Amino acid sequence: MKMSFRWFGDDDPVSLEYIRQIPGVRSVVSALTNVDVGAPWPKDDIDRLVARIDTAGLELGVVESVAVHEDIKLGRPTRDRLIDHYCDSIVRLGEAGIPVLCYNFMPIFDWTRTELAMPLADGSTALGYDHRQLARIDLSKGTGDLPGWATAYDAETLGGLLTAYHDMDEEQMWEHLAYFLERVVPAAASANVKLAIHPDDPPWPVFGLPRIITNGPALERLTRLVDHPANGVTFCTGSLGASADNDLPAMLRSLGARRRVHFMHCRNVRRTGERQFHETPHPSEFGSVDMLEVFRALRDVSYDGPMRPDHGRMIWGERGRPGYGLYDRALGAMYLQGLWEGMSR
Ligand code: DNO
Repeated sequence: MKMSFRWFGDDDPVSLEYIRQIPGVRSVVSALTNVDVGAPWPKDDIDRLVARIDTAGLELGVVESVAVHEDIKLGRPTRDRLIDHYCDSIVRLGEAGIPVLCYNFMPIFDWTRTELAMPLADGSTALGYDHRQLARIDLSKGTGDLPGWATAYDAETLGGLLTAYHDMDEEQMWEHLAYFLERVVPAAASANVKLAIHPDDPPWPVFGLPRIITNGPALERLTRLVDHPANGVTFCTGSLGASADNDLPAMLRSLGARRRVHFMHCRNVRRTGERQFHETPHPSEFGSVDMLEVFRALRDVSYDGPMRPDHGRMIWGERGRPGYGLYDRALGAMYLQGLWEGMSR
C-alpha cells in the first residue's frame, strides 16, 4: 500500500511542503485544473505538474480526475471526438509515467452533500447528506447555490442537461459507459495506465438522474464490460459505505482477486437513517465502516496500490476546501498507516 494525499494544485491552501511532512506520505493525487472538460491534456502542463511535485520531494502517483464530458455520458454524436481527446490524455499520462487515472461516470453532479459544515458533538464540522433535504434544493438557478462541485453550470446549461438526462434510463447509461470503455481501455492498456472508476457518491440516484456505479454487482459488471486489468476501480469506502447493503470486504475480495482495485479512498461515514449519513473521523469506532475488516480484505488480496485518506472534518479552527483540510486528513493518514502496520505484521 502506498499512502498518498490529494493536492489541488498551487491554489490549494494545503501546500506540497506541508503534505511532505506527513509521515509516510510520498505521493500525491492531483490533476490539471486549467483544462476545459473534453479538451486533451497538454503534454507540457502534465510535465510541469510532475516536475512541481517532484521538486517538493513527492511524486504524482495518481491523476484524479480527467473529467468525462457530459456528451459521452449522454451518448451524443460529439462523443467520438471527445473520446479521442480522452485517449490522447491517457497516452500523455502514460508517457509521463503516471500509473493510475481515477475518473467517474456520474451524470452532471459529482459527489453530493446537503451540508458542508454539519456540527459534530466534538465541535468539529463534517459533510452531511440527507435525501429529504435534497428535494428542497432549487436547480432552476443553476448550480450557483450548491456546495463544493468542481463544475458549475448556469441555469440554462443545467436545465438543458437535466432535460437531456430526463429520458435516459440506467441501461442506457451502461451502454454509454461500455461505448466509452471499449475505446479508452485499449488506449490505457497500451499506455500502461490503469483506469479506476470512482463509485457514485452517494450510491443512489440524485435529482432523478440515473446513477449506476453504486454496489458490488455494478462494479463487477463494470470490470466485465471490457475485461482487462486496465479497467478497474477506485474503491471508495465512504461512497460505497453510505449504503448498508454494500458488504465492503466481500466486494474488495472479489474485485481484488481479479486485480481490479487500482486505488483506495478511505474515509468513514455514519449512517443515521434511510439515505442519510454524515462523515466522521476515519477510525472504525466513529462510523459505520469497519476499516479493519476493509484492510483485512486488502491484505488477503495483496493490495499494493495507492491509498489516500479521503475527506476529513474541519478541526482545530482550520478553514478550507470542504472535506479537504490538512489536519483531519493527516490524522487519517496516520491512523490508516497504523492500522496497516498492525495488521500486516
Ligand atoms: C470527492 C472525490 C470525488 C472524486 C471524483 C473522481 O471528494 O472523491 O470528487 O474526485 O468523483 O472523478
